[in-house]
Amino acid sequence: FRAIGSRRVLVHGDGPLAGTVRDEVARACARFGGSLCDGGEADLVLATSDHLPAHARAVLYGEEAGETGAAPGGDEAFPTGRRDRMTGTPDGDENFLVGRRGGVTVVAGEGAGLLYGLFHVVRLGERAFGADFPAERHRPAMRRRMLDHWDNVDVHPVMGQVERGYAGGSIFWADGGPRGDLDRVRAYGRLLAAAGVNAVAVNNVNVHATEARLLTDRLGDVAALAGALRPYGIRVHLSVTFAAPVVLGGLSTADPLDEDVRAWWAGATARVYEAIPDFGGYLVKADSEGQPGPFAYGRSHADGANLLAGALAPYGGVVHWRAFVYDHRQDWRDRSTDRARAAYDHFAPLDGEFAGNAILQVKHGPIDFQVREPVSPVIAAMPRTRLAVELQVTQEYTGQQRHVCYLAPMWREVLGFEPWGPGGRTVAGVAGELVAVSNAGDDPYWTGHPLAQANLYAFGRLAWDPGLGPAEILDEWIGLTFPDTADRLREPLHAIMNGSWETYERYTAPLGVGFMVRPGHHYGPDVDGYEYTPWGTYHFADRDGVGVDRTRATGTGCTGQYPEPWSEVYESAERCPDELLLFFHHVPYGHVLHSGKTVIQHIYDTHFAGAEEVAELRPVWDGLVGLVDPALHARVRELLDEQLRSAREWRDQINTYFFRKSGVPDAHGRRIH
Ligand code: GCW
Repeated sequence: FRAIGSRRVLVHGDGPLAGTVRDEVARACARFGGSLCDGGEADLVLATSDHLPAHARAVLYGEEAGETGAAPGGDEAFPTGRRDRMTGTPDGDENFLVGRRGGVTVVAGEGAGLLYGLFHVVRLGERAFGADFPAERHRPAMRRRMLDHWDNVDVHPVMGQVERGYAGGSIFWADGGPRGDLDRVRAYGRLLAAAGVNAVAVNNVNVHATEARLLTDRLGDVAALAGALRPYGIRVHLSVTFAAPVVLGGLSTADPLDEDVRAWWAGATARVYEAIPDFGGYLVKADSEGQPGPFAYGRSHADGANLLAGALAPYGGVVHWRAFVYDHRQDWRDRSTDRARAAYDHFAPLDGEFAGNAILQVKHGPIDFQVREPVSPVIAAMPRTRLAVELQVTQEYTGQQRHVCYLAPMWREVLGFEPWGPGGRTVAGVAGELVAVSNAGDDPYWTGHPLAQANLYAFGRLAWDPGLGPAEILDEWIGLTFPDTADRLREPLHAIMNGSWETYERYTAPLGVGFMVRPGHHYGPDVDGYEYTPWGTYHFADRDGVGVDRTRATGTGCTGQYPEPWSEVYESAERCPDELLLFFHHVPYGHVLHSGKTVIQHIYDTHFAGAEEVAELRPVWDGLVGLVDPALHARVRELLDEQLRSAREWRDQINTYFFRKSGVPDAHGRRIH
């Protein structure tokens, strides 16, 4: 905020969001010596288009008006130009223009755009005030950029306050009730707005007894959160149980086609909107891992989703309906059931049946947030359904915020993937919105591992603009997080973080096979931990080979769920990309990859390399003493030690396991236990 807070700034606009912008600027000026002025010459003008002062109109309609063109560094395949050099009115409440006419001028559609414009100038810092800074128009690629909190109100006996949370307790809830610290909720809203997030689901998709009541007698707690987040342009959504008419309403059924059930949802929803007029909508995990759903009544998931969509429609709300539906009571002996197929098998036949305000929320991969998966085939299969792609910012399967694992490179790959082949539409182009499971909690650094903040930030930025590069986003984050020492931190932090996802992949489950984590908490290696369980996550390693045969020819047929060319590429063990080979094929250990290595030698090499890469991080981090806060430095140092311990454990368990299975020694004679 120094670049803004040290200048003369004018803010024009009405309403709560403009008020937030004014407060932010006033606070920055008090800190850095600038002033929030009422008129006259200013270094920075922030105005909504209906409040545009005469001199700022030139930015819109003046010399810059002729310039049009694609974003510098932008990618045609991505849906919007974040930096289109064009002018016009910023049509859309979140859109804004930045340009120069004397001072820097930000013109926004409405208050939300003003807020995003402010944070954009913060990001740019002094660069925004340079004479040669070009006029730009910014607008989000995704209309909704949403975080799902898996937070429980009651402390769950197994999952704790936050399911799969690695950053302390919930920001919203504590010990069975609201946490009550709305200052912290406001600070969180500010953090999210700075990253571009505009929607939050405030409770776990596994809705237990107390949490179910957030919809009814505990609605006031949700309204309080909505009030705290509203000034930062964030709408609140609620996870609800499909059984609510029974468990809360005392009805004998939750059948989506039952008239009383419809009436119950209509009434409950009317009361929600009375309390929270800008309520976002419902989020539902149905018929999944024990949650109730429409199957109990012989109804389809379109029937279920449309029931809630109907209740929400009069108020402009939406229902996010999760596609994470599979049989978690599978018999491991049954080779015909394939969890990777499940979402497509359940939902693709329903394309076209969902209401216009029902959004099918699809995990990015077919299984469950593994370090490497193909893109979910559902994304290409439902052209007549609104889709949201779900990412996991919380690092359940990627080191649980004890390991450095910068996930933007993975997400960028997912969003840039072309389901219909090179040159076709991208996942980002197909998905109307992006959702992620949150990684924040009441930890002083928000995210447990201080460097995991970069994942939260990157999620918001990629949802705004999927064309941004991971390194570019990381650069922004470094600048914003360590404003005084960023210049000296950039190189070492890029060295630690840029390749950390691939490093994590190297020392964990190989070649897309997935899981191999310790059942239950999912941290650390346990190669056969899930092999004979009902969860459907198997690797089928034996003395001859490893991997899951998902081909049409001899396996589960999952490859047939993809359009061409991928259906053909994945079907063929020769053409399948190395990193997904064991996701789609069961191959002998001697199978030669495109890399020229055998599968077994690849396993040994990547596991030795991955653990070595982790060993190199600590000295780099040690060199940063004095450049970051000492407590933060110490926290990361401890975590890096744990990461190294864990990476070595992974290396040794995986290498030993496959050596024992295959009997094939390491070509380089390294130590395998
Ligand atoms: O990955 C699994 C997690 C569950 C989670 C589930 C889901 C909320 O292990 O903890 O439940 O995914 O996405 O619903």
